[in-house]
Amino acid sequence: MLLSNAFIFDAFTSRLAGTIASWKVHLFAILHDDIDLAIGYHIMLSKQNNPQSYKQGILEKAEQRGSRGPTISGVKMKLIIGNKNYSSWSLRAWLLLSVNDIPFDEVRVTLSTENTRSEIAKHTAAGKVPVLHDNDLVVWDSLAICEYISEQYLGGKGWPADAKDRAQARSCAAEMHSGFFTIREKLPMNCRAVDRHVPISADLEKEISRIDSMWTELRTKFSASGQWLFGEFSIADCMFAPVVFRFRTYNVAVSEISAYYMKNVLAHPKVQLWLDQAQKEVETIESTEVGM
Ligand SMILES: N[C@@H](CCC(=O)N[C@@H](CS)C(=O)NCC(=O)O)C(=O)O
Repeated sequence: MLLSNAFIFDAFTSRLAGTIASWKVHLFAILHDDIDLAIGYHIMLSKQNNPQSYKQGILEKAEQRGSRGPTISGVKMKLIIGNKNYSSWSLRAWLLLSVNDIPFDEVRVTLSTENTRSEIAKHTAAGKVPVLHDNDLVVWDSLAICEYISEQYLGGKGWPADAKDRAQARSCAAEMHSGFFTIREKLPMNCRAVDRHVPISADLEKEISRIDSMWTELRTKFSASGQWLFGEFSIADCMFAPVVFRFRTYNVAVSEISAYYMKNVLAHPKVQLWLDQAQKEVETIESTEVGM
């Protein structure tokens, strides 16, 4: 047993903040030498937080150690993604985890090769990335992964706290997830490319203008509470981050307010990290290299 008697004593003498079930989990962790779980839980109990936030305790612990430790199951989550330069769907899930400093390992599958399908099949039957493995759980589809992370690791903070704002944020995310097909087709994400120009058809213009007015409206409404679409960072920002890259690559003209939003997104250290890693990739997918 790795934990000291002092720690067990301390755990027992912590104020009775949790429920009996909470204590059972804490003792289970101690008995199974799951130090991260035990310490995370200890933080929760001693802070008298609600039981939901014990995972937060683990994150705090990982943060204190300055390292990316295991998650609540004791096994680090695994996110399977595509090429950083091209995989817009992968960026969404990766960004939510990264901005929130949630520990995870990354597995990159190169897209558009003869092995892509079989490589992805090793991780999901859905045949697409991103995919998240949390111990024995497999979650696929970028939005479903974001929802899972928000629920299990962020105490719901992936979405705005206010119910009306949350409904609006979910509407924006869903609109992005299920639409904007012309933008997807004509302005493929290609992070490292800049100063590309493509013909702007009426359909493309319509979709660009819809996103521009959505961003402008939201940033005007939430300007006092932060730099993101709904003030604080949310899943809505993850869903639109690939669009920020697309607009940057193809020099899409947007309102001053939208341009400022894009600048802030692009300046975030985790977005910069993604871009840096995308720039270091050597593969090129010819069909996605559009524009002059
Ligand atoms: N709706 C899915 C779409 C995922 C998707 O289309 N992923 C692409 C990469 S960006 C993929 O896996 N393509 C591999 C293939 O089609 O072989 C999501 O949100 O995750």
